[in-house]
Amino acid sequence: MTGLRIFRAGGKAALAACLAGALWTALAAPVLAATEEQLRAAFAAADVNADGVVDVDEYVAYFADAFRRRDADGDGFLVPADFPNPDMARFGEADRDGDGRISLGEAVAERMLVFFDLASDDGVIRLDELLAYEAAR
Ligand SMILES: [Ca+2]
Ligand SMILES: [Ca+2]
Repeated sequence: MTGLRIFRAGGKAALAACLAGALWTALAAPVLAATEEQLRAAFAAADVNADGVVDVDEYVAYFADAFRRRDADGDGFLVPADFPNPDMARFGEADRDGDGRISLGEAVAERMLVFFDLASDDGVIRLDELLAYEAAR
C-alpha cells in the first residue's frame, strides 16, 4: 500500500511509510519517499482525537479505512488488480494463507507487528518518533 509497504515487516521505517496517508494507497507499489509535510498530515489524520499521539485504536481504524478505500469492489479482500503497480513479492508476504488475496485480517495483522515495534515504549506513536525514523531510513 504505495504505502502498504505496509506489508513488509520492516519495523519502524515501514510504519513511517505507511503512516504517510497517501502512501497507504498502493499496497505493494514501491514506497515513495514521504516528505515531512506528508508525514505530519498523515499523522494528524490518524490522530482522530488530536491528543498528539496515535494509539492502537486510531492506528487500526486508519488502516482499516485505507483498506476499504483500496478494496474497489467492496468484497473485503484485496487482490493484485486492486493495485496500480503491485509488487507480487510483498503481496505474497501479506497473503499469509496463500489464497491469492489479502483479507482485512491479514492486512491488519501485518501492520500490528509494525505498530508495536514503533510504539514499544509507551504503546502509542508520537510524531517525533515517526519523523525520526523516516529521516533515518
Ligand atoms: Ca490520538
Ligand atoms: Ca489471503
